[in-house]
Amino acid sequence: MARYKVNDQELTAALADLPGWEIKEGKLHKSYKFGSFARAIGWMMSVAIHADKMDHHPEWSNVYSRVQVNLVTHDLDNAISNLDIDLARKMETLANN
Ligand code: H2B
Repeated sequence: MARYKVNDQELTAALADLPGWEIKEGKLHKSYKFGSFARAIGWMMSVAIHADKMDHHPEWSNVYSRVQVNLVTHDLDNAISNLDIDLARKMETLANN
C-alpha cells in the first residue's frame, strides 16, 4: 500500500480514535501495559505478523509486561504516515481482543 505523510488535521482526527496514543518526539507513541510478560510477547508476535504483511515495521521495546511503541515511516524521512495510523489501529484491535 502507498505510504503518504498525513497532515496535522488527519493526524488530530486519527488520534481522537486512538486512546492512549500521542505524538512524542515526532513519533506516534503509546506505552502498553499487559497482564504478564507472556501476554506482552504474544501481542508483539501477533502485531509482528501483521506488520510484516503490511511491510511496515514498528520501533518498539519490551520490559517484562510493558511495551513502548514509536511509529514513524523511515522512507518518508521519519514522518508519520497513513501506515503508522493503520498499524496503531491494528495494535489497538489486537490488544483489546
Ligand atoms: N517500516 C517503517 N516503519 N517505515 C518504513 O519506511 C518502512 C518500514 N519501509 N518497513 C519498508 C519496510 C521498506 O524498507 C521496504 C523496502 O518496503
